Amino acid sequence: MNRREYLKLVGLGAAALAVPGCASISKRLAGNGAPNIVLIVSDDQGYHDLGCYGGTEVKTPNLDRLAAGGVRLTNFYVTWPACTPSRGSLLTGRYPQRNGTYDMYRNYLVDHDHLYSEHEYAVSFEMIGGMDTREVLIPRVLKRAGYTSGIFGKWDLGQLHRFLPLQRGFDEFYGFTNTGIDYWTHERYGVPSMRRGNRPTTEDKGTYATDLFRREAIRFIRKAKAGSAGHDQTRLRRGPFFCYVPFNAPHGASNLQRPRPGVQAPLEYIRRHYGQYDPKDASSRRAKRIRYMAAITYMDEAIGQILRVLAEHDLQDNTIVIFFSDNGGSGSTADNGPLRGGKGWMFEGGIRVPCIVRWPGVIPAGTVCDEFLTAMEIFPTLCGAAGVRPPQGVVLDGFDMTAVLAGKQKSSRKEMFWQRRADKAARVGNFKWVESSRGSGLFDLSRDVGEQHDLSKEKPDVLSKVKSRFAAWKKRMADAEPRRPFRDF
Ligand SMILES: [Ca+2]
Repeated sequence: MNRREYLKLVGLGAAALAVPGCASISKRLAGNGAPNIVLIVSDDQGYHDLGCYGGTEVKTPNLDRLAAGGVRLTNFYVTWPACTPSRGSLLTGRYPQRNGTYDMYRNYLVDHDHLYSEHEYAVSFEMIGGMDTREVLIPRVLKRAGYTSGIFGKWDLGQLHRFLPLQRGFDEFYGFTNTGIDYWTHERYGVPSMRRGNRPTTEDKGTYATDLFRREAIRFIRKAKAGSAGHDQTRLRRGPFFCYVPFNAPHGASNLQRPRPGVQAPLEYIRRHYGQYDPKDASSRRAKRIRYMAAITYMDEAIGQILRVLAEHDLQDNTIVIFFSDNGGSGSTADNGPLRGGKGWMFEGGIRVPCIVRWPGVIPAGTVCDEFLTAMEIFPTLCGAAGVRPPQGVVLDGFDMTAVLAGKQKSSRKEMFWQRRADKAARVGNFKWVESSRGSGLFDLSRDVGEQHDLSKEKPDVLSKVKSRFAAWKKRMADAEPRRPFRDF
């Protein structure tokens, strides 16, 4: 592909840098005032596991402050009830079934105590699967508006060289490429998994992962502010930055030993924030819950430090901060109340997640948005903020939600669909249909957010309509240009 074809593909020929008819965007570009972006994603945090979402037990003062400075979303969905496809949709702005990443890049045999040999592991699916390289990711589009992009944390979209962040538009990467690690050894099933750029590194083995992602994000922000960002240490012109911080917290650690360690947090930290804790009792339900909450609070502090650096460098007023959880909280450790189910489920607890957006001057502080929105809205929203057209020829499944977050418009989203293997769900208006191994039914979310009262017998017409919308979506996905790895082309 030559440069012209590339520009055409991403819809960013020279003309795109001045979007006609949009004065504010042109002005921003003229003044090089496009906002910085800090996109923070937590891993498996429950809908109720933040103070500002009603959690009384967990301590999240910094996220609560973030919400007080912006908008808190109550009807915000991710596209899949587990990690990989949710993150793929975030970065492509497309349904998993459209971008090709509609399942995990993960080896499931370890769940059945299968021990991979080194050579077997090297060619196993989680080592060789990855997001189709024809997909255009957010940092590639932002680059055309002069952004420098960094990712510090969990990548989860493929581990071969061509799938890694630096080949997908990011300028810097420090983190792990697979879907879960031990918080201290940074190993997945005993295999070292941290990288700096494209290269494996064990330089920080032994340091709690949350500290590392915080450290690297802050270093990146300071360097970008100083105008010297870039993984090769070359000086770039001072432009806006996109800092993507997908923490691994509070996801369970990926270790082979039994019992599995679950969520990990420093012992002293656990005791300081959550009282008495006996490591000998580590596998009890309460102990797991305490470690999970401590990992969230630890991450919350790291987020607080990142936000403080923005303020110290006078970046706060021109930086969009977005925070959300990649899927619902897991098992009995998380609290997804009042929603039904959790991670892996098609009920709201698996897919409706906490989300906070702060954008001073655009989004009024301390507001709550009950509008129907999804993570697929983030890609076009960031394109709008940066003043670039979304990539031409690429079908996006969301829209720019800025005016909705600002309280000036209703959401234009009327429906949303999910499929995880044989499990299906659809939301059309306020009606939600689920057909899954964990249960099925039709629910009116406006009266029954906990999905307790199955209306499928009472409202067969509604059920039929929602199912037909699901079928229409399935057809659209089947008609889309096929994407690897689960669907060949
Ligand atoms: Ca997750």
